[in-house]
Amino acid sequence: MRSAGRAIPVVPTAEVREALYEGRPVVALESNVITHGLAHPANVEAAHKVEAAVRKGGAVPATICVDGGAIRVGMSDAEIERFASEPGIPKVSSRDLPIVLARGGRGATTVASSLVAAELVGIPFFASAGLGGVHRGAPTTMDVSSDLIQLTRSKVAVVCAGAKMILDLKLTMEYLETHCVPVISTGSDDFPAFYCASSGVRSPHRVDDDDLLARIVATHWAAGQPGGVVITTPPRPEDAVDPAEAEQAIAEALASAERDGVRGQGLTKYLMRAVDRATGGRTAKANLAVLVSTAETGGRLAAAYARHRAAAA
Ligand code: PSU
Ligand code: MN
Repeated sequence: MRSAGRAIPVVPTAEVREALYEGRPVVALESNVITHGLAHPANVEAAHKVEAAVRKGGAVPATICVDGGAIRVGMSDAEIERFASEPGIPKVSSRDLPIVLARGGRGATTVASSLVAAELVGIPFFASAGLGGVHRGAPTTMDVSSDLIQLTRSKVAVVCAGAKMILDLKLTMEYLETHCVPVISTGSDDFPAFYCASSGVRSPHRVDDDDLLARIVATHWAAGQPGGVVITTPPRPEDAVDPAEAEQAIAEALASAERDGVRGQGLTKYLMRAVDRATGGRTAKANLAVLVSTAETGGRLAAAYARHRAAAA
């Protein structure tokens, strides 16, 4: 599919195209978590469980990647297996998209580039366990994830379990606040920290009613705002990691990243792997559970939004 006036090849699967055409709910998903977030074969299992969770929530999953110089919206089982097992598939954020597409290449999409793709095909909801954010030390390194900047540009609601404590969550919240991105939490008063129910930062708004959340998203766009909305859902209590344990592992991971001179684009993956090792796989297990529970909430909220749109039409 080439959208009018744009030379961007975007190829949704038949299932995604039909769902969008019929106004049924679809949830966009990133593929960077498959290639860089988790190790093989846990990543294949995670990708399938996440898609199943979106369906359980009541929506069609659309995992996004770049392959053969086209944005693929919806990945086949074979494509997921290939992305999960082949080494060297690059992480593609929104800034990298034009290079990879024009070269006919492939890559795994981050939150940022998945939002670009979702908006191009008209998917208003996206789910990911963790958002990229303002990195610790950002006041000197200026390392702020493009996920945040893209959120100010793409009209896509992002459902997530907050962001990981490897980031500076207070500064991440400040960034979203300054850039007019509504942040709303469901099921908790606090902005969650991915593995932990609370980041220690109170969320600006709490809404536990799906239909109200759907109306809030619709109202944001009806008011002419160009960007997205962040909706957080905390990890289930049985999946959460003790904050002190997570913080200890993160402190060690940050120190070893400093020693190894890791910074920039490879930092997120390095820190996540180091934290998983330091907790004996406890955080990796929590990661999978949080991916699944977030995806289910994303499916449920996308369904509420589709109902709202149908009622308003
Ligand atoms: N945060 C997580 N898990 C992840 C990522 C972030 O808790 O897997 C990945 C996502 O793909 C996100 C990307 O979009 O890292 C952000 O990377 P960076 O900070 O380099 O923008
Ligand atoms: Mn960065």
